[in-house]
Amino acid sequence: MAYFVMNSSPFELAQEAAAVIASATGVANHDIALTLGSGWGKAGELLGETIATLDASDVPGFSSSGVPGHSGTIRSISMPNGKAALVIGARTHYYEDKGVRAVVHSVRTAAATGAKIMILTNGAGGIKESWSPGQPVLISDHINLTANSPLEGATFIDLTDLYSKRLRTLAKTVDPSLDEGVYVQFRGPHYETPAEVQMAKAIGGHIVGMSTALEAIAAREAGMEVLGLSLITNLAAGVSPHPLSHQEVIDSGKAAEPVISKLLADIASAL
Ligand code: 8IG
Repeated sequence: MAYFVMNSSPFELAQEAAAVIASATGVANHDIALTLGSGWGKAGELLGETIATLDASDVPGFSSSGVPGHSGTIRSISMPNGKAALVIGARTHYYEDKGVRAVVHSVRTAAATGAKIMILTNGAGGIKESWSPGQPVLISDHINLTANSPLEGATFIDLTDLYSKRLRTLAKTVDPSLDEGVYVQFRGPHYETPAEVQMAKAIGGHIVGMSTALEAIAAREAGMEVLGLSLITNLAAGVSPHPLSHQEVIDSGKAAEPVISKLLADIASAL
């Protein structure tokens, strides 16, 4: 498998994954794809009728997640509006050191299944003082601090309006209280120091996380329209007086899950 991955283009591998998804689900094309991060997992069942659930490790190029709180499935869901949604519950994080191709494979696969809209969700730390844990926010733009890119060679892609204004406006029609902010992707897996959070704030960031930016770039390269949503599971280091823990992240994600999952399902149905 590793030999094959090394020797085929990432787009060929995504085509192969999409072919396996099409034959295993019986759904030839998907319209919309969603990656469910920490706290967003319950959105799948609220979106519509599950047609098929695949173990991600049975799909070419995917490996099962080792992070507690992350599932490893890929689902095809038939939405009440007649659209087919591909729900990806198997994210490879940059900090896993499997390479950027592995990080964005799910997004490229989503594009290869026909999806024109990519909804990327995550759990993240909040910098804005007005935000509280459990609050969902829209991503308006990002700052990529990984010093890496999913694009290979001289592939110059415009990222103006990467996080679609049109989709953000539609999301706000579903929930007018949704605030938005600039997502800063750090490598992780450690959380930031308070000084790093202050740096992120000084350069224009509002949300700190370990995913999404690289995926959004690959989605844009693939021609998809991107909607990004962060669940603020914790205040970023130093913004809150107490230290962060992965357990806190999972707990606040669980508490917010029913509300934000319903919100996400409603937003996806409105797109
Ligand atoms: I959930 O505070 C979650 N993911 N970088 N910082 C970073 N990633 C996160 C955080 C956070 N919370």
